[in-house]
Amino acid sequence: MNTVTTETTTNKVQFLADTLAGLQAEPKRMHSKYFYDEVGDHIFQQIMDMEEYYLTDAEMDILSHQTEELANVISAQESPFDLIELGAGDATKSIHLLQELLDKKLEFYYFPIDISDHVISYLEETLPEKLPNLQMKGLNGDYFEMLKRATEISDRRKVVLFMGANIGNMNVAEAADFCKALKELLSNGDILIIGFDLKKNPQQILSAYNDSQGITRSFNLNLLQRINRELDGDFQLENFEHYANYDPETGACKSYLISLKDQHVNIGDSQTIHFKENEYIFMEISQKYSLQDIDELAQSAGFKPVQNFFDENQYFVDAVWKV
Ligand code: AVJ
Repeated sequence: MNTVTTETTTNKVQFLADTLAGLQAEPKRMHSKYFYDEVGDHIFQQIMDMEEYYLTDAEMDILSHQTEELANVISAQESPFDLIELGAGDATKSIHLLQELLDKKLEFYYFPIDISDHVISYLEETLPEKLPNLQMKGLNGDYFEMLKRATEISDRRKVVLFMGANIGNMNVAEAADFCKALKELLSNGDILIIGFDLKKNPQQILSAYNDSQGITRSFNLNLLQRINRELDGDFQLENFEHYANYDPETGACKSYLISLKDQHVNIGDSQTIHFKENEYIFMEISQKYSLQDIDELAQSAGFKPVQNFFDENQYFVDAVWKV
């Protein structure tokens, strides 16, 4: 099976269009999916390794200690299935589940989907070495487009993994639309395993997005640098400052880049963007949920909550929903 790779040129046209639309909008904003170029993937790896970013360890705790229970939920129906992972990343967490499913001699295809072509080629190279019996096909592109592609390749029942709190990059209304649209693509009996970061001590959440070493700051600034690299921009990074905040009432953790002075930034030969002093660019939301918020989201999208898997600190939940 070969990797499906969307053309780099179309990606660039889309990146330019989205960047200009975002910077010409009021207020200015970026789309978080553009964080993940090769440099961004690398910085995100450092984020996952840092002390303050508790999310990765928490979900790893679930995947490594409750693997059998998770596999049992999936294999309660005996038929072969497609395991589709949205935003697979380096798959260091899902690999535990994959290993367990293979050990149980279950019949399945693994379709990791990721927006980063770098990530998909990495998975295509490394997973077959680590898991020789795994049948897989990497899909590089947007979630829904690639999910449709997977349903064209195989018509087995679907088990969708959407872990890592990736849903947090949508606000609550967007998440509801997303879950509804996802449900429409699935059939009776299909399973969704979806990871949420839970509402908790506000200071702990804020520190995860405002770390002492400034790694999250570089993660955000890298997107401006990516515009410089790929779209011939001339952002001066020292003129922008990282600002993160968390609102315990709504559960929204948001990050911004603040323009430190009145300035103009060129993108390519013909586009100039004006920044007022203290004007912000909204970079990313990392939405946090309560258990009640999660059940409401499931109900509103037409999923039935089946089981919640928690880490030992109850920081994080991988929820199992059924169509
Ligand atoms: C990949 C969306 C889960 O929001 O926690 C981490 C991305 N951004 N630090 C998150 C991120 C800054 C991350 N997700």
